[in-house]
Amino acid sequence: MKIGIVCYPTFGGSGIIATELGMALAENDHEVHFITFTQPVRLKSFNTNICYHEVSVAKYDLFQYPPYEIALASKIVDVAIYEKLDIIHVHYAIPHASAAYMAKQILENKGIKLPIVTTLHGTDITLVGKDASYSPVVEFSINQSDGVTAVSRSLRQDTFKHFDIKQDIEVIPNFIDFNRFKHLEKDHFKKAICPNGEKLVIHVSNFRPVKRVQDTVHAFNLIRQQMPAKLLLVGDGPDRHNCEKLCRMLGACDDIRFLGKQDAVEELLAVADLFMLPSESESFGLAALEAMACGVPVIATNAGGIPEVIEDGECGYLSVVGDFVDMADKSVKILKDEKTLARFKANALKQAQKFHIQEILPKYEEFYKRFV
Ligand code: GMT
Repeated sequence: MKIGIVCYPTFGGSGIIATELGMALAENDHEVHFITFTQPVRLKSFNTNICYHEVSVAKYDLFQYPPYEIALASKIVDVAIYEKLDIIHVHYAIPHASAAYMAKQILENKGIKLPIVTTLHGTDITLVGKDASYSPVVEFSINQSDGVTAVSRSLRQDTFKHFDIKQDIEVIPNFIDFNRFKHLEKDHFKKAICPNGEKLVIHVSNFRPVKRVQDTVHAFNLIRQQMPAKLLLVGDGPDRHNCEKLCRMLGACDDIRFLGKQDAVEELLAVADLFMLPSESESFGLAALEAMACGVPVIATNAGGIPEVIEDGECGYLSVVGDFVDMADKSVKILKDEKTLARFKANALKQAQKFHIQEILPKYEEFYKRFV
């Protein structure tokens, strides 16, 4: 099949999933055309079945807001015609689903059929999508897509709750590429961060308020009062400054390191003992799955789709949103002795294997076939 993929190419789970999916489809002999405003971060190696088409937005003094959606629709039309696409798969509804709809209408006028598959990722529904400034267009473009998928049952339910959806939504969970995310022996690295054998807690996110990163800092502060431990905070975003201030206020700076945005997250996960995800809302929690694939147990909230990914009491624990005392207690329960920690680590890996890319890829291929 000739498949067009539209996504956010920079940091963010939806772009990562779209890129990894495209690369896996290309390995399976499909021809994949990425249509994005910059090269997707995880699209590193050359593959003869992959082509990248950059969307450029012409600037003009009159435009206070350059019309990206129109430029994207125009690029989809161009790629669909000249590369003879069989299908277009857009990740994250805003504005990709409506741009694809516009492109589809233009193509139809030229006698060309282009089925649209839209994958909903989370905040395009639960946070931004339901905002009145976007919701009529989001609802319309979901209904106009030929096929719609959601990354968890919880997100599917939220979509039906917030919008008047006229068609079914298929749940196809996110996945993990075990070639990249696996346990690596990085003892020297661990020694540099934890010189006295401290346990290493890690959090990776875009530091948006929905991630509640301050709860990680609060929980870690309680953990370090009960056992020797260090915390790595990976990523950047609006809440980073507040977290830095909180660390200073708690006098915990010696045990906490802010690493900013990192490409090789798997190398950091390889030395971690525990991942913390205190999100207020999370459709899936790809970052937690990446940790589990590296054999790292997770302490998370029971928000959204997280319970579909993490088995409470097996490969980690779930707490109520905001209850960082409970998160700290449960962290200590896992970290307190080597035997318990080893059991949780093994379970984390076992649970992650349920989301192996080779299990999920055929689900997307089957889904495309319904519309081509
Ligand atoms: O979490 C974000 O702000 C990024 C966002 C995205 O679209 O990239 O993440 C969402 O999609 C990921 C991939 O499907 C999911 O793993 C995340 O849970 C989801 N984030 C939220 O629902 C807050």
